[in-house]
Amino acid sequence: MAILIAVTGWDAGPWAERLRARLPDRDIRIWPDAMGDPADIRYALTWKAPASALTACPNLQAVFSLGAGVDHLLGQQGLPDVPIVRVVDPDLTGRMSEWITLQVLLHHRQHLRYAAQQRRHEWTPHAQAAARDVRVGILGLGVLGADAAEVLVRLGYRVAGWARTPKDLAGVECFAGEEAFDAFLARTDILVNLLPLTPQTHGLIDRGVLDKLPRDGALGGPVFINAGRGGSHVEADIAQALRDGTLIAASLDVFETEPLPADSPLWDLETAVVTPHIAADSDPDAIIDYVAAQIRAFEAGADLENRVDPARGY
Ligand code: NDP
Ligand code: OXD
Repeated sequence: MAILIAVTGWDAGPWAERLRARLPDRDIRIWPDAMGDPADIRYALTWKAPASALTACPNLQAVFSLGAGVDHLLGQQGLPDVPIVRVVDPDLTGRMSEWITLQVLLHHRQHLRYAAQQRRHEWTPHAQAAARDVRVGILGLGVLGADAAEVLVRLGYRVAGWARTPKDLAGVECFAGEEAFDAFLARTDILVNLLPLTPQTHGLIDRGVLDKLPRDGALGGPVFINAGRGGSHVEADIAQALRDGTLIAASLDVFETEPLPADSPLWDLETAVVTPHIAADSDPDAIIDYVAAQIRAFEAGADLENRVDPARGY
């Protein structure tokens, strides 16, 4: 019984090495060159591999996405009709909350401004808003959004979140559904996107949405932070909103096209923070432990956890 690792853009080596250590009785194969007989393969661990790598395996029982997002799979036609499992793991969740908190603090504590002053050797303190006066609004209150919200509440921010279905999270003002979207935006100084990319969330954060963020908040204007997916924002609208002051700043980890093209205006905007899709990396040690535990439990008769609903898109 074999397990396939099928990744693009990543080195399969550390994943295979860790999987061999955790499941020494299994035959670990690597797509595309070391697949062996595809009929032997029962499970596939994948990141951005083509659906054809999976459909080639007639006895596949489950597909594990090696990240939390599954748009890389569900965006493809012709996937095999087997359960798809995504990553829900404290290591990845903690990394994301670190990145979101870093960006919220960076904008709230005016770090870009002080960094520019330092380059000019300029010693000028500025008035500093209290965290309790800064309204953070998180799009998506799933595993990652809920954890980031909890950390930000602990730091004293006024936190709200928006999801498809109603939520009850301590200290978080929860909004649900399209009808509540505008009310959520109207109370948000720092807008954080942690939505999955689906047909419903594609292009959601556009100029119309940015215009609905309040301009009378404690930071003097709205900030946008995106660590969900670049397909959920309209990059030209964000660049224009940064230029004309509709947004005072943005932190972007994900982009419509990755890597971000060299000629994107976002690289050179002083109010933009750009990171190369590293907000929450998938750590092979942590994620293989998670997948190996799921395979063992599944073979002992348990249900697979954190299965994706293909109809819902996440
Ligand atoms: P979850 O599936 O746990 O949460 C998704 C949340 O989004 C849920 O609260 C869901 O609502 C909400 N949602 C989905 N569709 C809609 C909609 N149409 N309207 C309103 N709310 C909606 O996902 P995670 O929190 O684990 O991950 C979120 C995303 O983060 C991933 O899909 C991925 O794209 C991104 N990510 C980015 C990384 C990076 O390094 N930049 C790393 C890891 C993930 P409900 O609860 O009601 O269903
Ligand atoms: C993920 C990611 O979805 O890293 O896990 O983007």
